Amino acid sequence: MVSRFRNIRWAILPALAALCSLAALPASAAPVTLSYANFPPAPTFPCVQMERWKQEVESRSEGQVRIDTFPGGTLLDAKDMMDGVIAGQADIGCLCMAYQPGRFVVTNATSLPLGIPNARVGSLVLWDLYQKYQPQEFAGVKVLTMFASAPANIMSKKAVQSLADLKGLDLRASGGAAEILKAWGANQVGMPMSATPEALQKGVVQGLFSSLEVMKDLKFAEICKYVTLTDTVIYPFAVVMNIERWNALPPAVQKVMDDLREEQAEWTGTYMDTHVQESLNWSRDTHQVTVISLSEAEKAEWNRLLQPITDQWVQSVGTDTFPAAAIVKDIQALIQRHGR
Ligand code: 3IO
Repeated sequence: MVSRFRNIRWAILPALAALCSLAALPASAAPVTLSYANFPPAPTFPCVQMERWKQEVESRSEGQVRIDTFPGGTLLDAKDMMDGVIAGQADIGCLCMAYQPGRFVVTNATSLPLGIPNARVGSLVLWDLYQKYQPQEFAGVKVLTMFASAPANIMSKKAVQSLADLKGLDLRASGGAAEILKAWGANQVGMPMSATPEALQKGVVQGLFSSLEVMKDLKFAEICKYVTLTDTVIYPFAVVMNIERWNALPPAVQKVMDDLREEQAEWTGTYMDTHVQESLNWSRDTHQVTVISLSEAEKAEWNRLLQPITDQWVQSVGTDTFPAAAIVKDIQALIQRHGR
């Protein structure tokens, strides 16, 4: 008996030693923790895609990285996002490029009225455009993904059925969408989405021009009882990472994130397109929102007013070194490639 126990004890020792050395392998080292800042509240689509990305990265990298998410501007606000990530106040940040139109000129060209039909196509067009031009404004960060909202529509406290109804109406929009509202004669007011709930509450604006999922996610259906369908332009977004933090990541984690870049763009676009439809149905059924479609004659007139916008953009930003006309052509070709 005694000798048998002794044998077992000797057999256990090497196994214990092996276990101890396993614990010292990098795979079971403490995970790298990264902070991820976002500007709008948690139920909105930029935050839904953030949580999906976090889960994919954490599970695909098998515990080597942990992502702490900060929705609602709790770590960085809408307009501080790019500089805050560059400065390292957050490791990762999600930004809407329309809020700094002059800073992201190439990628913001996707919000010219060129007929992007939905968020999925918009997201893939935006990603390919970024890949092709690799604009200088992103040189100081690692771009983790890009995606687009669904095309913008009017959400308003009063019914908008004609250009006459729109004239002088205080509506909130940013970037390319703002140019559209101006062309239609509305009184465009610029602010990020995160400031819009309060502006609507206080009556600073009478409505907004953006994608319709916010009717549900931000409960705008409680205050905006009318939707006018225009399906005009998308808002482009980028997710960027501090470059030193990126460079310090294990190569296996970098690969997980690189492999997700385009997949995440498409996932987000698809989620958005489905969710817009849900939001519209919910707004009609739960909050008796009226959805207005323009007459053919009215629509033709609205579209006519948008025609000069792209040419004016090409003329104002195009130079010998900035290929504005080629960017427009590329976007049109990419819309065809990614389909409708
Ligand atoms: C948007 C921004 C934050 C949360 C939900 C959103 N849906 C559409 C947008 C686009 C946008 O940035 C804007 O300001 O309309």
